Amino acid sequence: MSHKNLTLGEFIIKNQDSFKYSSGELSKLFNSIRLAAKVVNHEVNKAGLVDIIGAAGDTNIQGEDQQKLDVYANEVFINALTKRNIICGLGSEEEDDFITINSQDENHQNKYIILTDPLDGSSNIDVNVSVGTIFSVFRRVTPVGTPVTIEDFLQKGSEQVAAGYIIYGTSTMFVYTTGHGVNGFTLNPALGVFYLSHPDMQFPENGNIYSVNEGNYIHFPQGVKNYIKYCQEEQDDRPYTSRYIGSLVSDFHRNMIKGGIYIYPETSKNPKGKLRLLYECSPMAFIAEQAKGMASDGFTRILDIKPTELHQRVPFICGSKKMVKKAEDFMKNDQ
Ligand code: AHM
Ligand code: MG
Repeated sequence: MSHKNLTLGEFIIKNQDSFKYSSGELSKLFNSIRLAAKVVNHEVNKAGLVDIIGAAGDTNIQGEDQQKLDVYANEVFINALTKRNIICGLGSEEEDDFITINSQDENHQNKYIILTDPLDGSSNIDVNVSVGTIFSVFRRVTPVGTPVTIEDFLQKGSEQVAAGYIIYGTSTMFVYTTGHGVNGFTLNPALGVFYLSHPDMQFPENGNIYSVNEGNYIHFPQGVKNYIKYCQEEQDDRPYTSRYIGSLVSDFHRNMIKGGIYIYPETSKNPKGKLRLLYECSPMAFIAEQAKGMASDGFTRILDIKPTELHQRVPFICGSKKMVKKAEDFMKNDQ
């Protein structure tokens, strides 16, 4: 059957029965994310026109400047997900602590929690470069009907029920997985409808793009330095091409389509890496694996890491399987 006119809304309904515990709850959750994505998209597209760009004067828990649109996107996603009795808890990169939903309501039977980076790569907003939203969905581990606890959020990535991202780029795309492969939908802005444009997305097994902030080279572990030198060597299909947007969603998206590797290692400034395990690495790792790619901290599969704190950071190497394996070899040889 042709997928040409299949909308995201239709796709969600069509696939509802393939979930083990299907009750329509997850479909409602995706519908809320879809709506929030359109609202944020509208605002991101206006960013150059209205006086919305610039720091809000606040810093988030990691001590980084928060841009106005981060705050806005955070509010939009929180409102879309918490006001409709869909989930029982939410964690956001922009919130110090997790949010408990409807814990007073004894009829509250919702079983999913969501973790999100509502606007990733936000330092790119005021220069008109793509940004993204990342989300991750888990089934709660504590009993339904009780308030969520930190245990519901500190789950290994391998327990994810769904994960996805929205890329606000030259076109806006919604890419997600429920553990049955990865599908991408492109927004028709005139109609406000996402259409299935990239069915069954897969990383090429090998690639020739490496994405890393080489300005930090001097601070990288020796294994990463050696791998970068390997990428630059003149041999076989190398040197590879260097492409780094500084917007994880965009770098990942390009590498998934063209074949490549993304690396954010530990540095002396960020000894545990910069990216957050729960809001960024774990969902991207789930998508990567579902797209036949790989994600690692250099030594361990990202999805096998048991988080110990909500805002935990982790080194991140992700992309085409052969490239990530090669980078891991370099890391292990230099341990
Ligand atoms: P953010 O969540 O504050 O936007 O930071 C995450 C972003 C990623 O999207 C991107 O890959 C990385 O930080 C870029 O960091 P750097 O500027 O250090 O290279
Ligand atoms: Mg981020």
